[in-house]
Amino acid sequence: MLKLRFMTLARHIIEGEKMHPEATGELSKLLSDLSLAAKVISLEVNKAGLADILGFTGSHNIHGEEVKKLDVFAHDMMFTAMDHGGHLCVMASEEEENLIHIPSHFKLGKYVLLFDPLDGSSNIDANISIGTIFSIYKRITPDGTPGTMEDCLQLGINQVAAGYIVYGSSTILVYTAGHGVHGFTLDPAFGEFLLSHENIKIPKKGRIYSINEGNYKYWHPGLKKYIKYLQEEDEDSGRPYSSRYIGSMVADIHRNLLYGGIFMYPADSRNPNGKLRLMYECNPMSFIVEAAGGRASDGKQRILEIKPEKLHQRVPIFIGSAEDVKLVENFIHSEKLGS
Ligand code: AHM
Ligand code: MG
Repeated sequence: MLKLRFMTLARHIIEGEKMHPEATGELSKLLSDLSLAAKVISLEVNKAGLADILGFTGSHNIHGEEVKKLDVFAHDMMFTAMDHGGHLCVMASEEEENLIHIPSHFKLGKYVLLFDPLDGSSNIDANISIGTIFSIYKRITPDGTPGTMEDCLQLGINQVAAGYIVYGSSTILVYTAGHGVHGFTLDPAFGEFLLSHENIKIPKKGRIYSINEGNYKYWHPGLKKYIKYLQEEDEDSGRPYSSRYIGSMVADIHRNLLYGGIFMYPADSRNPNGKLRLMYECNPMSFIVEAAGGRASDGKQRILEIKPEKLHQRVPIFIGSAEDVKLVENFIHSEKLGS
């Protein structure tokens, strides 16, 4: 007989907490607030494209309300869902240049939230998967005071939880609080995230590489050799690899997390620090991939150990199956030694 098991995100978080008697429940409540923001953003993403049909032209909709770009909407929604819970002391968003302070009439908490409200937003109009990424730290400044830049610019290894939501053929939320990575699919009929991927482990080695190959001309010679190596035929090492690049980091990494493989956004001669942001994209995705048994580096060092210098800092990234990431590091390293 089919055994039905409804494990909602909320219940899963509570069960996880029971295993940590020292937990105060604050982190659980924070994650629940985040999942509410995710549901609202998901609903809005699903309506993208209806704007013109429903008369949402120009900057105002039929109700005379201002129509916001989806990434601005997602940013506002994250802020609105998270500012009053009493769990945060400060936030920072890829959409906002400076720190986002908690309004003074709300209680301050012990956590710090950094987020990319809608990653891959250039894909929205083509109905391609996009995502939200979040990263949570414990504050290091004294309780009861507004959070500061120091609270935000912590090493990635200090994250207490991180997650992402992919708005794709379905909406899925994946998170880790350091032990185990779990995925929950949103049931649109009754608006609950249900456990669909328990304890995700990334394969040690994959057969997929994801990179914007249009930038080949500008790459480091070691990286050029690595990609050529992946394209050669060799049955024993599972080559040639398949190339898959959506152009939405969250969706590319989500696929590789499930199937195995490597995602890269390298430095190149035009962009010496790559494109992706350490605090909003690389740290949270690295925390998740490492918790699933994978590896993430900038080609030289572990992403999670990079000392952040500013909020919107960019870093090169190689992330995914551990053996694949190690191999690209070797290619880059040996080419440097040889040159
Ligand atoms: P965004 O934060 O402006 O959306 O940019 C980040 C996105 C990633 O999701 C994706 O991996 C990358 O940009 C794609 O960049 P490119 O078009 O240069 O390949
Ligand atoms: Mg982004």
